[in-house]
Amino acid sequence: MLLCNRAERPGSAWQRELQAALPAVPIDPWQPGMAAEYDWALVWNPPQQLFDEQPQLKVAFNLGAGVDKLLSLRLPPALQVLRLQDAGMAVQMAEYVCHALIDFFRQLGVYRAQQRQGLWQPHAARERRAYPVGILGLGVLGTRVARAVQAFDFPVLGWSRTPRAVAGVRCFAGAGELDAFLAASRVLVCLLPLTATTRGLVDRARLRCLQPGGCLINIARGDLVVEDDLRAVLDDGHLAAAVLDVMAEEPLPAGHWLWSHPKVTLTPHISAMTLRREAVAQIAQAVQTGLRGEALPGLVDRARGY
Ligand code: NDP
Ligand code: OXD
Repeated sequence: MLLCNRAERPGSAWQRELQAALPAVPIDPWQPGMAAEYDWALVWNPPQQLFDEQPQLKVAFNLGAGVDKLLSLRLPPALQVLRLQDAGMAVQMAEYVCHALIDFFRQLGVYRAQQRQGLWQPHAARERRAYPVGILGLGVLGTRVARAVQAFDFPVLGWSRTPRAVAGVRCFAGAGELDAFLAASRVLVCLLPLTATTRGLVDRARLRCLQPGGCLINIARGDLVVEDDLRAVLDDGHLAAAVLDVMAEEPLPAGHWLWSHPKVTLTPHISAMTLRREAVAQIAQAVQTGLRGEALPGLVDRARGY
């Protein structure tokens, strides 16, 4: 099994822990020019060269939930792509979204600014019912986030490609129901995969469909949002705030307008980190399932893009 996870070195913690979980399977850090004799590769943002040199690979296990970068490579036609499912990421997404939502709803940024001015000035309480939270993507992460937001009694809506039923969530599905979903939301959470269909989905017209004075929280992929359109709706006041963990270009270039916009809060793609212990357990389980000849968990539909 090949391991290609950023700057993987022989004897890394990943290699040691994987080897301990799968003692019968040799696990080698990928290097250019290795013999083409591996069945599985464990990868995060691998170079094209890996697949060019290892055309016999049967399975690529993505060490994250989103497979957009992996699927943009030229992959062996029959390669099965697996991805991490939750593996400790869902609860991280839930805490990130609840933090951003509550910070926005309770106007804590306003109070932080007031503190710096030495100003004791309470503001009127807001009506929770007036802040419905719409979640784009009701998959593994979106449904966990929905559950967490519900715990604070916000109305919760969700949008998916195919119809879903999630207890307590007003569910919408498909392109035909997107505008109605947006019109019923004031806070918008992006948890969609980046695919040919979802790229640029959150554009000016769709942001304008949201109820005014709301907040965009994007924790999925930067290219889901048209950043210049986001700037326009922040500047004209339709949107009050944006909390972004992901951007079209990462790392965000110096001087980019997002760094300094007063309504934008940024984090450097940390909303849900890959946790090694949980990931290793999920990989080991998938390998054992494969060895038993059973259907592999977390299989990505390559044509659909997620
Ligand atoms: P899932 O595949 O479990 O869920 C994806 C959801 O999006 C599903 O509900 C799916 O609909 C919906 N969807 C996909 N395409 C469309 C479409 N065209 N129209 C409407 N709905 C659509 O993914 P996860 O929840 O595991 O992860 C979501 C994304 O989060 C990842 O792809 C990744 O990009 C991002 N991510 C970001 C991280 C970060 O640190 N910033 C960390 C982890 C993930 P349906 O239910 O009908 O299939
Ligand atoms: C992921 C990510 O997709 O970390 O898992 O972005």
